[in-house]
Amino acid sequence: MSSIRVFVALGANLGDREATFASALRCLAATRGVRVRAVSDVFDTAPVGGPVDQPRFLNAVAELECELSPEALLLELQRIESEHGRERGVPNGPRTLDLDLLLFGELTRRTPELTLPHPRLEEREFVLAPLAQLARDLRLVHCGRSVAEQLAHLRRACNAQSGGHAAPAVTAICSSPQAASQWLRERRALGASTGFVPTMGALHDGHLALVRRARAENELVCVSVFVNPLQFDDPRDFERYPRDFAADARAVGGAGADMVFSGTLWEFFPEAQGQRERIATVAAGPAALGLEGAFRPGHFDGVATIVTRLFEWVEPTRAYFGEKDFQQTLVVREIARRRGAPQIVVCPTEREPDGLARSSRNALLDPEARRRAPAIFAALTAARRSWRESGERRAAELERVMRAALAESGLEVEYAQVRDPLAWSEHAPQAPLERARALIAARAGAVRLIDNLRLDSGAEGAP
Ligand code: PH2
Ligand code: MG
Ligand code: MG
Repeated sequence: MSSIRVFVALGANLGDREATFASALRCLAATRGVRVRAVSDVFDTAPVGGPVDQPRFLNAVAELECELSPEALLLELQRIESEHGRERGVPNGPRTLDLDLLLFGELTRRTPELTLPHPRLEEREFVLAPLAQLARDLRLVHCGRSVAEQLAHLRRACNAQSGGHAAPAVTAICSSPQAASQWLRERRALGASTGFVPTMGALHDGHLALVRRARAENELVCVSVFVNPLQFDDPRDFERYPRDFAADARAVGGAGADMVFSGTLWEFFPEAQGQRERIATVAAGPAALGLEGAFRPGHFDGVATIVTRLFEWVEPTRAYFGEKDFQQTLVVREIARRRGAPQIVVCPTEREPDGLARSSRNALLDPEARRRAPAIFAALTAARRSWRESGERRAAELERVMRAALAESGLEVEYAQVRDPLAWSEHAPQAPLERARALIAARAGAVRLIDNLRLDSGAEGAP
């Protein structure tokens, strides 16, 4: 029997979705009469239909070469679904694994068991986006458009309905910077602007605020998740840093990202051929002097090196950073100024109700340390009161106010200092200040926390 070109959709929104996909593909490949020819990227997608509040899906499409009849293949797909814990509950409801037969060559079928092509194929972005990677020019029988045309058509219709930048229904997940760069190049051909949010994962509301801002200001939104070893001066801190890529991909999808990618150090720097010494360090410049730069030797060179490389892979129009890492925003602005791009957008620090700045490291605080941590923001606001209400303009005096506020906190203070944000200096300025930013680093138990606050009254987000 001759073999037929077949497309099968994979969907999952319960359990370890990635592991289930990998295992289901192995089962397909091991099925007699079936060969797996290609698999799309996986996409993190908003649920369509079914119960409200069901979790987001992972979707992909596999291209098969099949010698079975469609009915026999359907039975194999159902067998693989049950082997992965699929239970038939609510229609369109949550499932560990869904394998849908989309297309079986040119064949059409309309029986109670099987409709070919799949009856909802042409309406569903979560099917068309992965299918477009494997068969962009394939003609769809009902609408008469190609897969790629129909995908663009759905996207336009959805944008028109929402009056502009609708959150995409599908978020592509790229496993390397190479894949991400190609994905972006294909979509940017018509001059679409790209908003980029570089992160180290363990995403919280602060990161998601950056993604939402990027969504509002750009046609494409891309997020990177990479715990960059080059910027950790403490190897234990690097090992302890929280990591959950699957949760991060879901979260940025929900906040409106079009694509999220990760990669290994050697994928970011292929020219280094696996040797750390061969990665050319980008020097961070004068903004790296003092404070974080003094307490974390090499940290900002590591930041400058990865941020430069990320900008090279992504070529963003705008890049989004949180104000919580204030000194980092100065370093990054300098990199962008030297390169001539991208535009740097600094977004206000998101805080817990008690003032603690949102940070991935907060997850590592034990209850006692968590109770102490808000003293950092309290000390910053004490300095701001002193600036605004007592007219204090001397860096040394403002520092004394912060130290006094921290004295009883049980935190181990690394620095509590004031700088002129427009004339960064390694040490505290001696002359009375016209503008000021107060910055603190302190340890709560084993966890190092930083925060900062503008003391003069100007627009937040500006230095
Ligand atoms: N499958 C459904 C119902 N809704 N939504 C998304 N995003 N992805 C799916 O695979 C999916 C769905 C029924 O099969
Ligand atoms: Mg389905
Ligand atoms: Mg199904």
